[in-house]
Amino acid sequence: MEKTYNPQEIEKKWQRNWQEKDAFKVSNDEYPKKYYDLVMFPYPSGTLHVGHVKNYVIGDVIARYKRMRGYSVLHPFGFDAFGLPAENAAIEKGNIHPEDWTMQNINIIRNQIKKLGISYNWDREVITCKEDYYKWTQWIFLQLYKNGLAYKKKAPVNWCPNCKTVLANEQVVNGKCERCGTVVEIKQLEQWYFKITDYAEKLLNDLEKLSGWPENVKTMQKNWIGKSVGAEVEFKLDNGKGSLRVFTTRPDTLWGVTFMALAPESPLVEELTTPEYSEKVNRFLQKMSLQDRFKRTAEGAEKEGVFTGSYAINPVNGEKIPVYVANYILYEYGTGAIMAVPAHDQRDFEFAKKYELPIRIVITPEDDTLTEEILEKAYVGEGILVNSGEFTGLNNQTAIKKISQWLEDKNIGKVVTQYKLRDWLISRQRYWGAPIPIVYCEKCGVVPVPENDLPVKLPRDVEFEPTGKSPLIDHPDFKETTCPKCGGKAKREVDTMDTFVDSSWYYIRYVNPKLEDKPFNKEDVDNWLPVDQYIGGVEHAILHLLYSRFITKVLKDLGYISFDEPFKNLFTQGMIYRNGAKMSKSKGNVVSPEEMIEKYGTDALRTYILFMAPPERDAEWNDSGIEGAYRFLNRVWNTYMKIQDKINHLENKPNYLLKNKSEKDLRRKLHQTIEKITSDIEGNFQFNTAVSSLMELLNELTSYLNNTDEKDWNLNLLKEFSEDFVLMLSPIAPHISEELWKNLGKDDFIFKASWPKIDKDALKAEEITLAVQINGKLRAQITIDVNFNEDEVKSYALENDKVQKYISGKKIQKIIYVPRKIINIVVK
Ligand code: ANZ
Ligand code: ZN
Repeated sequence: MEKTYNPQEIEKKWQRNWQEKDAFKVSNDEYPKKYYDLVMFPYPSGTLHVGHVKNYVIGDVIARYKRMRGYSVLHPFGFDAFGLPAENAAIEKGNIHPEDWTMQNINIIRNQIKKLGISYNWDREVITCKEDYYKWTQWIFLQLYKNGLAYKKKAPVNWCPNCKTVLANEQVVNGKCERCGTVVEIKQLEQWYFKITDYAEKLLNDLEKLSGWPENVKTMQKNWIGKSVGAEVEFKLDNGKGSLRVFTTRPDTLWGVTFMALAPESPLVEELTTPEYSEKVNRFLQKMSLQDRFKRTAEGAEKEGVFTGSYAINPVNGEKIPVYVANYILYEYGTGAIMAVPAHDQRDFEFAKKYELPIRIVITPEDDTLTEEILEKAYVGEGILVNSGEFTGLNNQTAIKKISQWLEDKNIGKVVTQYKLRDWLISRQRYWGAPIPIVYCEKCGVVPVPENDLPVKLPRDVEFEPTGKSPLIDHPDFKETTCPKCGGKAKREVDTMDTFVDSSWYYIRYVNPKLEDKPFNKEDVDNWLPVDQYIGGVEHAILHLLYSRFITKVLKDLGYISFDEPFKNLFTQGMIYRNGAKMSKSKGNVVSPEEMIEKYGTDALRTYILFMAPPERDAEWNDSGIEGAYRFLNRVWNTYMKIQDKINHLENKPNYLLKNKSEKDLRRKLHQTIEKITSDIEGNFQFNTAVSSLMELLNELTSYLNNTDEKDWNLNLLKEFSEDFVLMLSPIAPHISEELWKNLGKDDFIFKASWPKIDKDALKAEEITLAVQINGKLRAQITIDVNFNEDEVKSYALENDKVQKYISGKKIQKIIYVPRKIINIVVK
């Protein structure tokens, strides 16, 4: 009687078994060999589709593989549960609380993940919106605050005067509120910042330590930090009232400055604008305030500006140059003002052309002379200085160094380093986030909430206004409080923290998720971290990873932990597409894992996801692909049904006799495959080729069984084979593997067994010796692999030195190969 493969039944059974026995639990006390395998935790915004599932499956293969390699594996899971979508759902639906919405989604996703058979340490689950977690997020805020790394300053925000709320940049469409269409204003609000810029240099330099990170991610981080070395140069105003400082990376172009420009947000604009220009300037500023700052300063954007009426003096040659306000100058970079060199900077060139400002060449390519008349775009290449006083004739790289030194000597400038990286704005004028643990006292000013009073609880009884205004702003019980210092009247901070703060340290909390009096235990954390393998989407290449690195470095510097980089290795998985588009609910092209599981089982889904493509690559979903995976597992099942009863009573024998070539070939293929799959996994997680190697290996077994009389089957070999095969299959398709393992008479879970060992002797191909005749005379003996085909044998023979001696310069007329015996070469 043959039992057929019934994945749904097997999968439920093993998921129950794993859960009942707490199979994947790992304790903090035993880590002879630790491995921390982490996937980026999800934001619980709805149900998962198969595209989301991919990184969990990748993480699970690694966890299961590492366990079989003898590691204690920390493989936790949780939810990044604060954030705007929950609040929007509450505002739109009106009758659901963000917490309920979030917890409902978490339950759905948790069940989905459980059906995938992912081997998580569920007892370590972390949910960032729970008090026992955000209490410690607030604690982290306080540590930064106490050490001068959290501060408050005024910053421009988008403000809708109708909704009376702050808007994110994405909520401003063409200068108008996305919700109500009112023209958005820029308002200066007090906001909290983390001083990540103090760590810019470390964050940049330590990228070098991260040899286990993809190069593209490191490059993105490097560009984001954006270090540039240049000079700050002072230009005195021609009216004698003060000066303008600019940042330039090109002091070699100082003689080519023909105008200067200020960012519209710069307070200097008001100071420098003369009465006759004030109307024009104000109109321009008004226009700028309605524009998106990112679009306005983007590379191809149209250059615009107005003259302020003021002039500055170029310190190198005393020339009088006009000062403009221009849309392409960023207030937050450098000094918010530039010296413009239209001949050698494309943005300045476009501006000068538009407003008919002079263009002066000060650098020319060697053997070439540019003229202002023929210049069609800025010349940004290297070259020789011209019209540059005593520096004329120098190569411009040399000139940069010499002029910088000269500026310092003359006290008109100094060498400075600038970073693009800005301090991290963590204030959100929102409800669904961790409250910032600060109160404002009428007498004492800004007072941090004492650690013992944490958490500052987010009140549940709130009402949402359709305008989207945070309900904390006017929540009396929350807002009105007493000062922890003097006991007097005080008001709470009503802003909550950016959710990136929550996710910047969750990987540490997993180590001690239930600890009540501390966020974590140093010894445990130092033992488990850094994370050995982090897996997630490349969309987090910048912010999340940078913030996590920053918080890790701060905790290290404050003595709370002993490592300074959180993630040793990073893997960014590719996305799943369908009908040519990224899978997403809005495109209506999602495939639900449940539907696939009902039809083919989780193991088939997992196998297919891994088989589709190299895991770092994007791949197109294909229904026939999962059918193929399902058929493969069926073949595995049926093959085991044929042999398991014959072998499960046998002892494993270390050395048994291989009677003939087909037995030897099969065993060789088995061990070659072990070697191949081991290196596929250890290398760069090439699970797709691991799956195809298993498919090939199964084919070898099938042909052995078909071509050999049942009575002649080598049962010792079949025993070794079927154990090793299912062990290798188990990280990929764990449920069927558990079942087959049990059928082979094993008592314990399969992931507790060891990964198969490679027998180096079995890898050796069998060799034979052939005679080589040339024109009928024996000239050489060659030793070849028995598995060589005719072409391989022939070319191997022709390459032989001795053979070469007799055939070089001659024409080969014929080669006759008598398999396993002789090769005849006829030459003329
Ligand atoms: C004169 C000059 C001449 C410049 C030239 C470039 C080429 P990175 O490399 O990105 O640091 N700049 C400075 N502050 C700016 C601001 N707030 N907004 C917009 N642009 C600003 O770029 C530094 C260069 O960007 C600086 O060097 C300055 O223009 C401009 F042939 O100064 B340069
Ligand atoms: Zn007080």
